[in-house]
Amino acid sequence: MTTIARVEGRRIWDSRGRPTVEIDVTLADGSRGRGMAPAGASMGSGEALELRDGGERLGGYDVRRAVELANTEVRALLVGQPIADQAQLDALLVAADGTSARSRLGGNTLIAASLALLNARAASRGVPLWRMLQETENHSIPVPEIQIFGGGAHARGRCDIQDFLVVPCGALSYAEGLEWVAEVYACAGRRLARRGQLQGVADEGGYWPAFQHNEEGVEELTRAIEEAGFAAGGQVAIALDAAASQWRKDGQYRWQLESRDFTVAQLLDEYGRWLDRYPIVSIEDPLAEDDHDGMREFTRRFGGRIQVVGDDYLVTSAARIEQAARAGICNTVLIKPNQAGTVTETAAAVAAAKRVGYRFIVSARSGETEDATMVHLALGWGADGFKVGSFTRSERMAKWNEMLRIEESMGRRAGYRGAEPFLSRPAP
Ligand code: 2PG
Ligand code: MG
Repeated sequence: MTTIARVEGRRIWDSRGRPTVEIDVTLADGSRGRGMAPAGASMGSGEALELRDGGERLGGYDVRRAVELANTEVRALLVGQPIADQAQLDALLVAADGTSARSRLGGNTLIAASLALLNARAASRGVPLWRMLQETENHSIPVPEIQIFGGGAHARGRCDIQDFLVVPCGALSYAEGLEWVAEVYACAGRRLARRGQLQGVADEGGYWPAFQHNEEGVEELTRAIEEAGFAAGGQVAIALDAAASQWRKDGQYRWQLESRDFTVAQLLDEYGRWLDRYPIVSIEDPLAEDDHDGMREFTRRFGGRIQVVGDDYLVTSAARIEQAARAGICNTVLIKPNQAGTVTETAAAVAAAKRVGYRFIVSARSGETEDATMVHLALGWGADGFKVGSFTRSERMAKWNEMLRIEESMGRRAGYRGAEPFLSRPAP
């Protein structure tokens, strides 16, 4: 069994031009693995904390302290350890941090180290990471959820709903699904340009949402799918991330864009109206992260029709997933490794989702890097979907393209989950 020979941390820059942590692990057999920490903008309050320097420089986002810790404490902890057991190595990191919020070493330091160790182990074994992670052989590619319009915290609050996404559920392969999405993305841009509403892109590469009201986003998306030549719903369906914690203030839900306030009952009625009018198959964080009653009622009313996804609500926590399942809340989990802090804790959340019969979607963050490890996690763990942002900008395309290469490498054995996740919905 080979051991860890070197650990090198450095500061790199993410897709928003902010500093982030990168860690390289080199093993005694010469194999190398790299981990990069992504960063969210609409973060759940239960996420592992990022260690940032604060102060005036770089908006307080610098990570010099985190990099220093990687090159001192984390290095001292890991060098000389056998690489065989990810859970054991992650446990060492978690114990060294010693806080429940991961605030001492930082969730960003921990996830970069943990991903680097994972990638180094796969390199040492000489197998693609996705294959190393599989418990049983599975060649089914998760369905991509691809953002077309980006709002909320990723567009300075220009509209309230955060992500307007498409799901190419009727395609026969992942490659075909991506081609369909390319047509829809281009078509949505042409439609905006025709009306003088094309104003660049938001943080994840989706078009800037120059809409008059939130419903215009879903309406436009439906039209773009149709104008691109696809059956809205049957071939290309719609998913939303409402990220509702971002627009609840003092216990009140408010859509700033149209100066509209909602009680929970009114908001549920509005969602119900949208579900009747548009081919929506999935809504993430429809209510705020602490609105348990609202989330339960939403799941009761709509969980038999659509994916009810918990992101801020579940924060990739095995304990929260089990609690939600007991309370009948959500039926799908968004999985973000940096919310959990380490690969092992993320894997525990995936195991919890499988245990309670919830589907799961592996997701990138709004602040990303060129790293495509999350694609391997999604496929290796058997995710139903994966969510990476839009169909533009290379920190996003690096991930979509990585899955294309993997699909090609599988040859005729490759399957595609397509409509399957939406057709096999468990009862809420
Ligand atoms: C989300 C993610 C990705 P962020 O809310 O699902 O879209 O955003 O990384 O800002 O939390
Ligand atoms: Mg979300």
